[in-house]
Amino acid sequence: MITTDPNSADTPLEIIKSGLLDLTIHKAENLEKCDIFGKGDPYVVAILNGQKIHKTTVKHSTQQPSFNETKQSLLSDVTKSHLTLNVYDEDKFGADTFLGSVEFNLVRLRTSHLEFKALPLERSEKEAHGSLYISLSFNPMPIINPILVNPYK
Ligand SMILES: [Ca+2]
Repeated sequence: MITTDPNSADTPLEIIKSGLLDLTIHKAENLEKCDIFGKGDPYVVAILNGQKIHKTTVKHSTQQPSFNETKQSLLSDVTKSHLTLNVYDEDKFGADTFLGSVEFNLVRLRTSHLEFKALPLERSEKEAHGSLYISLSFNPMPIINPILVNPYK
């Protein structure tokens, strides 16, 4: 049985919910300065459906880091997928400082390439500070072998 997604067009390609997700983390801006000395050492961690899929390199002594890193992931169902991007400041001593996060439900993500600019980094306990630039693209394709989709289950 094919269940038609209300957001999709009628082309057969649109009802394929599995496929490849390309996430590109471009840069962050105006990050909070938490270090007493220096400007901070930011990096980004990407979590897709509860699994950590990527950690960027740490950019030292900057509040305006450029990452330009792309991670490709397999999605078994884009309409049920959730992406979280957490930004941290690396600290030599103690736990790294959480600078904020951006969350996405990928339910409406389709074939297009989407660019997101200056997404505010949200924190529950403090005011939002700084922003993130990313892009997402989804290439639908049937994934026949479920082992490819969930290698750890
Ligand atoms: Ca630091």
